[in-house]
Parts: sequence; C-alpha cells; structure tokens
Amino acid sequence: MGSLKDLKKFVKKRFSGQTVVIASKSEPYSHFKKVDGIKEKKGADGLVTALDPVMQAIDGSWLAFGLSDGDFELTDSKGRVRVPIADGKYTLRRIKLTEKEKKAMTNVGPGSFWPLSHLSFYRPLFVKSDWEEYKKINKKVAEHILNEVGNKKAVIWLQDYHLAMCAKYLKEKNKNLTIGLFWHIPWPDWEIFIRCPWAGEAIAGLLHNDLLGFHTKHYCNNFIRCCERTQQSKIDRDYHAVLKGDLYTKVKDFPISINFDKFDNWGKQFTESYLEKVKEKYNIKNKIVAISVERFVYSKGIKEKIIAVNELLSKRPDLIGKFVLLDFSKITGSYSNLSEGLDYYKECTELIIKVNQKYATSKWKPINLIEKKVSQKELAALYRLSQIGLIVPLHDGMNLVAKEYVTCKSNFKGVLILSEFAGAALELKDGAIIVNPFSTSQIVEAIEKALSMSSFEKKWRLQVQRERIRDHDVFDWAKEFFKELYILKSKKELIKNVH
Ligand code: GDG
Repeated sequence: MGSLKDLKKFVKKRFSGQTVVIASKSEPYSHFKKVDGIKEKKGADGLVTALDPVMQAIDGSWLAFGLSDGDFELTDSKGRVRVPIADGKYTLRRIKLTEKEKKAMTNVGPGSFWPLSHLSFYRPLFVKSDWEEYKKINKKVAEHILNEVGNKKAVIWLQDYHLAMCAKYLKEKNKNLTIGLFWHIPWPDWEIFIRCPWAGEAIAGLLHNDLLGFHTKHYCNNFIRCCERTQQSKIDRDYHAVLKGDLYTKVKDFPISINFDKFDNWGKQFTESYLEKVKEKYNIKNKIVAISVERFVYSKGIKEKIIAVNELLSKRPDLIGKFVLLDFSKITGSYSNLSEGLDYYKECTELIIKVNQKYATSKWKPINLIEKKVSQKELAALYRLSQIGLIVPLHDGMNLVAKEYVTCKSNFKGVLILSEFAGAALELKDGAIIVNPFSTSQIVEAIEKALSMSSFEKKWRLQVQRERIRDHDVFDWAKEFFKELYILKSKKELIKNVH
C-alpha cells in the first residue's frame, strides 16, 4: 500500500526546492459570505476528493477559478489564501472569471467535452466563439501559473478537460517546463472524438504536456488512436508515447483511488449511538437501504436507477415499506447552466415523485433524493449502514464512490452493484455485482441477488475489493504520477545537457 509518508518522502527527495503547482477548474475550498462572517466549504467532486489529501500532504500551490461570493474576501493581492483556513496546509490561488468566460467554460467543458467523452446521447455543444474564449482562459491560467512560479523551479500538474490547451501556452513561454495533465473523465474512441470541429487543435494542445494520464489503458489507447487520425505524429509503441515535432508525450494509465485509511478508519470507529442518530435522520431504521452518491448528470445513470426501483417494487411487493434508495445527488453550477442538465433534472425529479406516489405509505417512500451536501463523515456512516451500494453510471472515468463504499465496509455487510462502464469496474469486478445499466432489469436482478446473498459470499466479495483499494490508494496514485514526471524531467535535462 502507498502511504502519505511515502508520497511526502518521494516528492521531497525528487523535487526538493521546487514548487508543486496543480491547476484545475474546481477549487478545493470555496468561501461564502454569511451574516456571521466568511464560511468555508470543501468541494464535493471526484477531483477535489482525490487531490486535496495529496496537496495537504505535500504543500504547494493549487490554482483554480474563484466562483463563490466570498472567494476574494480572504485572499492577498494575487488571489492567494492558505487552505483549509483552520490549518493552512497549502496555497490556493484563485483566478477571477468574467461572466462571458464562465459561459464559455461551461459550454466547452460540460457542454462539449463531457458528452463527447461519455458517449452520451446528448448532442455536444460546438460553438466556435466559446472555443476561442476557452483557449483565452487557458492562456490566462498559464499566465497565472507562470506568475505563481516566478523564477523558482516547479512541477506543474494540470487537471482535467477544462485545461486542455494550457500546456501549449506554458511551453510557448518556457520550453523547459515539465508538465503533466490528468484527464479525469473517459477518453472516447476516435470516431466519436473527431465529431468535435476542433478535435485536432485540442489534441495538438494536449500534446504539449510531457505526461498525459488517464484512468485506464483503454482510454490511453483511444487517445493514441486519435493522435494517429488527427496529427502528423509518430507513435512509440514500446514507451506508449506520441512524438510530434520536438514534442514527446508519454501517455499512461493511472487509475485514481481514495484515501483508504481515512474511509477504513471511519468505518471502524463509528459508535452505535452515532449510527443510530444517522438512521433516525434519514428514516432508515429497520429498512433495506441502497445508497448512491453522484453529481446530477445524465451519465451517472440516475434515471435508470429510478426506473429500476419502480420495476423492483412491482416485481417484489414484499419490499414495499422496506426498501429505500437514498440518492445523494447534487446539481452543480456548470450542469444547471446547460438546458439538457436542467431537462434531465426535471425528468428525473418528476419520475421520482411518480414512483413515490405509486408506492408510498404514510411513513415510508421508496426514493429519498438528498440534494444538499453532507459531511464526508456522515456519508461514510451511510455507506456503512447501507446493504447495497448502487453505482450504475452509463459511463464514468473511474467513480470514487464505488471505492469509498467498499472501504467503509470493514464489517463485510454489504454488496456493491457496479456498472460495467465505470472505470472502477476493472479493479472491482471480482467482488462487485457487475451490471449493464442500460438494462434496468439487470439492475433489478442484481438488487435481488444482493438481497439474497449469503454473509459468507458478501464477505469474500468485499475482501477482494478492499484489498485492491488498500494496495493502491490515492497517495500511490499521486506518487506514480510524480514518479513518471520525474523520469521525464530527468530525461529532458539529460538531453538538454548533451546538446
Ligand atoms: C470525476 C469523474 C472520477 C459527492 N457528494 C458528496 C460528496 N461527494 C464526493 C464523493 C466522491 C466524489 O464526491 C465524487 O467522485 P466520483 O469519482 O464519483 O465522480 P466525479 O465528481 O464525476 O469525478 C470520475 C473522478 O473525477 C476522479 O478522477 O472518478 O469518473 O467523473 O468522493 O464522496 N462528498 C461529501 N458530501 C457530499 O454530499 N462530503
């Protein structure tokens, strides 16, 4: 198992005297104005959950867009603040966006890259002026990074599809920088990606990174195939790299993970009285609970889950009054600004009302949609208490919730039902019940199978999955990425010295 200590040691040894810079669209902490002062909120998405413990361990600068009303209240003249406020573990540097820039970011990110990458059936948005604005924003981020780094040596790690062009602008100013980018969502087959009118330009931009990381080998292969179809480039198959002009880009899989120890300890430390309180709060005493946690996005399979619950209760009336789906689903800013995001939300919430009306009793309803953010501790308690983790995205880069669910199950009382189209299925398939979420009857059968599974089978299934995550936690993931960056950096320096 990788550990926080190992990661710290590695970064200290290999990048001594250098600043670690991470850049992403989402900020790890937001600040809000309240009557009694500024309040801090931690981000609740996969990128932040994974990278915040990494940055807390190694310190450095995280650049992100400041989008909340109190974000610039506590910052210095460069938009910087140490976060979390309570113990200032690392520097967050906020970048301001105009309304026009925010719109372009939404339209190109969630509007075009998200549907393209998730093979969704929504037509991606392709608006040339938004793409032009997106590039300008990437240039602006590059300028902030260069300003943050100054004359110091630095390691630069860009995050996700919002910053596809950033490395290009960084390299234009400084060829010697070593830059990596991790793409948190899937990379689709070339036939899909080339529908994007600026596919070639985006891929050419990405090739300015020295290292490109994806969750799975399959996504890496898809990316390489896209390079073959859109770029004048050569593929180095032995090293899984793309060569274009004087650019050399290593393409490698780095399956992201979670802070195993933290979730495992939570699972073990909850007192009975705390768990009872949580049961009361969610009205799940003596109920059979399935839990889902996700952003309210069509690719997460929310509609399919609702239909499956309807089918389950019509097939199994004995579960009426007993089975509850707790769905922690939040609609986030970017998606609620897109019409299909709102349409999907409306369609699903109306469907939930219908299913609940059909089966509800005076004290019970089958689907409880919780749209408010809850604390990670409470979430962990709910994972612990639920008999089923129902994670059925239509497509997902990895899905950290699946890993969090099994990690909280040190009591071995639970079953993970997982979509075969989540990156996590590659690692967890030996223990989870794998389903095709496009078939709601498969989801129903999987729930029935989970409900009748013996304790012995549940135990070995969870054991296998927990071992996998224990062996490869988020610190391991980060260390592997830094290690590869270090190798590429050393190689570049060697070549530079020879010439
Ligand atoms: C992208 C990719 C990839 C959610 N609600 C609450 C809350 N969360 C936390 C979960 C989990 C995280 O957010 C969600 O992570 P996922 O991985 O499931 O999904 P995305 O946000 O779509 O992330 C995904 C990921 O990037 C990492 O590369 O796995 O495939 O789409 O950690 O626990 N946390 C708290 N309260 C909530 O209400 N505290």
